This record gives sequence, C-alpha cells and structure tokens, in this order.
Amino acid sequence: MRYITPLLLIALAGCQEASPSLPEPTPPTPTGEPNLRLIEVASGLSQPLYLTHAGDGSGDLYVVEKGGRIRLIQGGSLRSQAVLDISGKISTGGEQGLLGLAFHPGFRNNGYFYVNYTNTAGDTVIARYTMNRSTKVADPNSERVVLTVDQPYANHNAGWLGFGPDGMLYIPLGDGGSGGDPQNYAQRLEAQTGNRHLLGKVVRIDVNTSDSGRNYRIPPDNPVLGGQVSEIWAYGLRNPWRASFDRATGDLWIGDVGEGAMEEISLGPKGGKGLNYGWRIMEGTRCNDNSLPPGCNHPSLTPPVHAYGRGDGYSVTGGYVYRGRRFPRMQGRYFFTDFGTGRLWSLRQVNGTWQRKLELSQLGTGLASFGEDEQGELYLVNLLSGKVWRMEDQP
Ligand SMILES: [Ca+2]
Repeated sequence: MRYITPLLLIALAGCQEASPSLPEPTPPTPTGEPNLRLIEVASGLSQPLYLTHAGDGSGDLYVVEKGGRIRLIQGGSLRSQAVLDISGKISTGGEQGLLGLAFHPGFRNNGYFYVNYTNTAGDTVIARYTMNRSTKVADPNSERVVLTVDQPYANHNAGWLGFGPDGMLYIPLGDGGSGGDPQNYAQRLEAQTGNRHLLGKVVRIDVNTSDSGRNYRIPPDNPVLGGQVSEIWAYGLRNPWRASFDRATGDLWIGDVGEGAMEEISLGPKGGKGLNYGWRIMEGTRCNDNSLPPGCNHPSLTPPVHAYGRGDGYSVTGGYVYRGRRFPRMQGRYFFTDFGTGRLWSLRQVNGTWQRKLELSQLGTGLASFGEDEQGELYLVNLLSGKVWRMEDQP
C-alpha cells in the first residue's frame, strides 16, 4: 500500500532513552564539520533494533533483538547468554516483536527495566522486568505488565520508550496500522476500549506509583485534551520509529515514518505538552486530509523541524543529539538516518533555521536504530546485518 510498510515491518528499530541525568553545561560548538566513520563494536546479533545503557556506571551496553532477546555487550564482547529471553510470548511478524527497552532511573538500586513488545495476540505490551544486577540476567517470570494497547492492525507498532528528565515514562505509539489511519486514531482523544485512544499518541505515565487499579499513575500535570487529563502527552503521530531525549535540553525528538510521500523529524520542547504533530491531516509538511479539523497547516499543528521526500529515503530512523565528550565537532547535532537508503544526516539550528547536512551515504539498508551509551557516545544498529557500530569523528 505504501512503500514504507514492508520495510518498516522489517525494521522496527528503537532507540532508547537518555537516562535522566542532570543537564551538563553545553561546550561551545566548534566550527569544524565532523568527518564521521563507523567502528564495528559487535556482530552476529539476530535482528538487532535498539541499543542502550543502564545508567549504572558499568559501561555495559544492551542490545534488543526483534525476536525477543536482550543481549549484553560487556567489556567490548557480546555475551552469549541473553539478559532476557521472552521469545515464547511475542509475535515477531513484520513490524512486530520485542521493540524497545528503557532502564528505570533507579535501576542501580531496583534492577527495573521496561520493554515494549507485541504479544501473541498482536497487541502492544509495556512491561517491567527485574534484573539480577550481579548476573545481569532477568527472570522472565519477574514480568509486571504496566499497560496493554489493542492493535487493530499488525503494522505501525512503533516501539521506543524512555524515561524523560522528569522521571516519567514516555511511550510514542503508532496509529494502529493499515494505511492512512482509516479510523483516525491519531487525532481522536476520547477514551476507547482496549486503550485504543493511545494510538498515534505520545503516552506519558508515572510508573512509580499507581491509581484506580492501574499499574501506573496518570501524571496530574498531563495536558487537558478532549476535556480531560489522560495518559496522552501529545498526539498526531503515524509510526514514530525511534525517539530520544536531548540530555542537555530535555527536548523530545521523534522520527515519524510517513505514508507514501514524506518522512519527518519532529521536536517537542521540554515540557511542551498537548502538541498535535498533525497526522493524518498532514504528512510531514504535505497536506494529506484537509477535511479533518482543524485543517491543513493550521497554526495549532506542530510542523516537523525537518521533512524529506522519496528522493532521500522512505523510512526514517530517528536518532540523537550528540552530547558526548569525545568528539567536539559532533556536539549539539541531531543525527538521524533512513532505513531504506542508508543515508545519514545531521540537523543543527543556524540563525533559527534547522539546516541538514548529509554526513554519510551508502551505508546500505537496515539501519534500524541509533543508540547511546552512558557517556553520550552514539552507536548504530543494523537489523539486517546483525552488526553494531560506534560513531566517531576522525580528525
Ligand atoms: Ca506530523
């Protein structure tokens, strides 16, 4: 139906949160342009689609495999024993699978981490597991389901989740799938059975407490949308494939995969609640359905900071603003790529305008996700080749 879907199905990559760390002063931005290269860190993974760290000072890296396992890279080596294997309880077709991973800000003390997966019924599950911090293994029976969202179609499951600088868990969800969001889930705010009102939204919940029989609490400072405060923080997303928090500013960056014409990078300033990112009224900067309120290009919609068409790619993979220390010329740039074409760009704001630069090309298909370590250094994960690389700026 559109070009994107089959690819995405395969791609499903995810990025992960920047574990909430105190904002650090941003070093001055050097004027030189980075000269990127990729250094292989690991290979032999099975459909990896995300990489993150536990925020525990260990230097360990965790890689998510679409088929249902979490792997550990420790001291530069990929451990054969999985951290978690829930391959028996998930669906792995197309865009389904184990899709995201986020460590609790207090992981060092409680061993908690959260995953986003597609269960055997095809629905989205957000669940907590507890890891033994000595063995770095989690008992599959430690699962505590936080939230389940009915998925009306198999595609557009998004998958990323991450803790914001406010300690809340953010979960950008896809529009439920099919093509063109036929039930208009992404714009509908009223409560629906099976939590389908959360489709096409950024969900924001407090997992440290609970209310009303839920395993979480709706933060009272969530926006009033459709006349009520709910789990919805922002809306109007189609299939947000990887998001991240800028660890210096707290801004939320989202790569949202387009329908048939445009890919987009959207931005939510720290604390910017209630934003409507536009889908399916808009596809990127293109008017898609002007019959829906409030109509195309309405000032109440939040347009992407960048959008690109089929000449550049067909399935965006959202990335990170680089905040590491090793490569000053990368500082402050937002890196992202396209799953299909393997082009990798950066965005940076110059005189109030977001400017794009092509950093690398010909990386091939399959770049399903970026990842970030505790120091803020960046990685790339290829779903198809099973490899993980570190991004470097060579002098
Ligand atoms: Ca949009």
